[in-house]
Amino acid sequence: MLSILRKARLKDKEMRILLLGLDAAGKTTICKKLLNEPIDEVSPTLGFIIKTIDYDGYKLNIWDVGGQKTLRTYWKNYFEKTDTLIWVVDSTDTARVQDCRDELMKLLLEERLMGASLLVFKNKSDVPGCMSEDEIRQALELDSIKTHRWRIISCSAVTGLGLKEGLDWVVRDAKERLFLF
Ligand SMILES: Nc1nc2c(ncn2[C@@H]2O[C@H](COP(=O)(O)OP(=O)(O)O)[C@@H](O)[C@H]2O)c(=O)[nH]1
Ligand SMILES: [Mg+2]
Repeated sequence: MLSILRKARLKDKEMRILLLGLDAAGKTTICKKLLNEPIDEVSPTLGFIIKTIDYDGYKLNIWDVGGQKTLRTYWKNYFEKTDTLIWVVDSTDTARVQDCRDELMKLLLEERLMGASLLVFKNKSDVPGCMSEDEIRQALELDSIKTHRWRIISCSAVTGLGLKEGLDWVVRDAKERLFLF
């Protein structure tokens, strides 16, 4: 039933995208950069913000949800009807990469996210010495994911690197799924 609804919405060229990740990964900055808003005044997100981006004829409704530990139990309230989960990773945060993997793996077990595709944004790639795409791929054990269509893309919310490529994948993946199920 859910997949029928999802498909109907994709035909309407409207998508629901859930932007999640640990706190300070760069979710809100990514949103702002995509909307050409100034990125110098980002404060931690309490609750959530919905931003709509028109991209390639699609209306992308992006839900930016706070990632602090105390807020993570509320993530589940946003799962319903998600087309794509964008998991934002701070590639400079080696101390929490395990925590990051654990939270992602927990999400991928959620029944209400089963039909969603996964884009992993390796953010803060502008910072010298950050972890590489391969390192993140291994640390997060992405190759073990069989339940979701996924892709990892290096990006920087500060320079804008990779952000368009990410949205391209999100839309292309949605178009392909229309013909798959
Ligand atoms: N160098 C660098 N800093 C970033 C990048 N993205 C976010 N930041 C910084 O990381 C901090 C947390 O960003 P924020 O968007 O609030 O993270 P959120 O908690 O995931 O929404 C802020 O100080 C941002 O300026 C990036 O791509 N490169
Ligand atoms: Mg935020």
